[in-house]
Amino acid sequence: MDLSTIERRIAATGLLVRGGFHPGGDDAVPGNPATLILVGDVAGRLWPHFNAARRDEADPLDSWTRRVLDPAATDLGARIVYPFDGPPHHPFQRWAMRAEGLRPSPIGPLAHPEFGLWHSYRAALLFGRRIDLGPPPPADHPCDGCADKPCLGACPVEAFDGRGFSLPACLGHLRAPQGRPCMTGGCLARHACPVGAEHAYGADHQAFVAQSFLAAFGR
Ligand code: B12
Ligand code: SF4
Ligand code: SF4
Repeated sequence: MDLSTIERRIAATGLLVRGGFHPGGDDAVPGNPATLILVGDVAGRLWPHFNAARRDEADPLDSWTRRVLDPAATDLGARIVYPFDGPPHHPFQRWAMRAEGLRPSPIGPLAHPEFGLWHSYRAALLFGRRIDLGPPPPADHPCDGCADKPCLGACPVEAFDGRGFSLPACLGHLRAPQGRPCMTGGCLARHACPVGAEHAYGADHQAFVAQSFLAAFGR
């Protein structure tokens, strides 16, 4: 089975293949597979697929992800792990740095040269066999040429200080009436990034992410 077959099977779910790599001992991939292929989303393209099939259940996006990807992994003869497994969590950002050559933005999420901060990871397929992945991706980091770094100054409660992220400050704002723009339109710091701004998620998707974030971490 080649990479294009895997890409087609994953595309049928509404998600997409986001590169891969051949893990070594220090990549912390369970079971030491020969090939890891990342599955994710860019520009919120998963939204209409998820929205059409969502159910009234806990963690609806994660549950939908399992419903569409578990059978795909079986078809492809792969094991599958998810970013929402755990804790302990699998190191998806480290794997994405290997698979796609991305690096972290100053506010934490990895910055993509085309999609900016509007992308995510939904699973990793683990194959016992070696799959040809083609040439490695270019290591093009948009933050290197971004002198002003507007993402760092856009949060109304300064949840980013350039060294870390203050979850309590962010959650406090989201719970307050002043946090309504973040709750309905999405994180203002992510919006401040000019790279991939045209790929920002739609309004329903932004509100869903904010509500899920508050539900998961805001108790
Ligand atoms: C727990 C978690 C959080 C916690 C973090 C708590 C903490 N202090 O660690 C909180 C609630 C704060 C959080 C917030 C957000 N998160 Co979060 N989170 C996770 C989760 C589930 C686990 C992270 C983890 O602990 N990994 C374990 C470590 C061992 O893995 P790791 O890959 O090595 O990750 C670390 C390194 O990348 C390291 N790191 C940072 N810079 C560098 C640089 C180098 C060179 C290296 C080697 C490592 C490194 O920091 C990472 C996190 O600790 C991941 C999913 C996942 N499984 O990775 C999503 C994930 C990281 N989150 C994500 C997102 C989008 C967010 C939010 C924007 C909210 C949202 N859901 O929209 C905010 C952003 C906050 C911020 N500024 O970082 C995305 C990031 C996608 C991307 N573009 O990179 C992920 C990958 C989920 C996904 N499905 O795509 N998150
Ligand atoms: S605003 Fe600039 S520094 Fe911040 S994430 Fe975007 S490109 Fe990187
Ligand atoms: S969601 Fe709002 S409060 Fe939280 S980090 Fe983003 S801009 Fe700051």
